[in-house]
Amino acid sequence: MLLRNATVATMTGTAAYGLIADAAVSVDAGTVRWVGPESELPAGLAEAGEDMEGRLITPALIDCHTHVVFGGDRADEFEMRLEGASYEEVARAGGGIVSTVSATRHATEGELLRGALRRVDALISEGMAAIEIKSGYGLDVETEMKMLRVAREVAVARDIRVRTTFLGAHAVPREYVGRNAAYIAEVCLPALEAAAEAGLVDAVDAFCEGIAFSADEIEPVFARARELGLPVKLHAEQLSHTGGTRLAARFGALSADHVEYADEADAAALARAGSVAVLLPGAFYTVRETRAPPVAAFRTHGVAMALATDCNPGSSPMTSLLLAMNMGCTLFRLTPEEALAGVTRNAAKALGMDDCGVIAPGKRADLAVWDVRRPAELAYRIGFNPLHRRIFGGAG
Ligand code: DI6
Ligand code: FE
Repeated sequence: MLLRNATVATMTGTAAYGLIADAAVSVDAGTVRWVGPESELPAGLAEAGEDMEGRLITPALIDCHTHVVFGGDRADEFEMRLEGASYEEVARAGGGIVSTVSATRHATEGELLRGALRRVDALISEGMAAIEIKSGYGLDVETEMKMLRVAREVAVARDIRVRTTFLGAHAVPREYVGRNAAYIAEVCLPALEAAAEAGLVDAVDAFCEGIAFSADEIEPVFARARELGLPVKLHAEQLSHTGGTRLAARFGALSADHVEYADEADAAALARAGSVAVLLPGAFYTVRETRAPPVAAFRTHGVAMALATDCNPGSSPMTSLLLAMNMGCTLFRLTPEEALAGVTRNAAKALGMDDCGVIAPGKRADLAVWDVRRPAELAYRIGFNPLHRRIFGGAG
């Protein structure tokens, strides 16, 4: 495959977007073989090729934080919040995550898969080729396993790659209210072991928050992940500052996610650990958060920033990475280049994937071809999808 007459945002190198004008991309056996100005195309590669008519080619998009497998919906909670209840008040009143837990426990694998694919298809229609999918609406061994099996099935049903994340420490289920440590010991750790044993887990996450688990309660989960050889990540400092980022950094986490309440010292800790800050503007918007993540501190300390949908039925019922990019710019003041890096190069880093997220020789040919001229257009529009073509592993 040879794509010519394109503008290519390689997302590597020092130029903005790694942009190459009048460019060509040569793909062989699912891998990028060559990318550069068409005038420099090596002789052996100059077959006919396909005219991209000046369109923009970027790496295919990566959604590095989602909860797309779940039962039911939470439209009722949306109404409660519009009448004045906060996200935390709904959770404390027995709604929130644990209401999705009931629906997910009662759903069959087929029902969960069908629901997940509707959301995944929306993401694919915008050029997504890799997605992270978490468990965390089971909160018992059987349902956590069921969710992870469904997440694996998503990768069979569609041309995408899936990274699964075990999120057993997402909320305290009704049967363990007030007994957080017992839940971790009796359910979360056994579920993690069973799921890892079954090959269903690529990483381990937890929700460190006043309405969920403290850093001390999460520590044994991370310790067990380390024993199992699994990387960790954390929902940290979303609604308040509870020390999650420091815990994540101490365990060399792939990422700390949300991080609205992270401070300068947290940013420094993430930088030292090489962890990515995953920003989730859909959740910020939905819960009407007012404190934005410390983007300036992340820049100063050189923390890579990713953007994701956090697609879930409660705090971020969003299935658009383009919208996440737009919100990242407008709500968090990211540059359009940071937004694009956030759903490509840095999203790959947040998933520990080193074969995608940029366009360079030897990387997977997961590409998105867009009907736009300039990369900033991807973040600029609202509710408009300019995808022309998605290429997955050199096909499409
Ligand atoms: N933070 C989130 O944004 C999701 N989980 C979490 O810990 C929300 C999950 C939900 O409200 O269903
Ligand atoms: Fe989340």
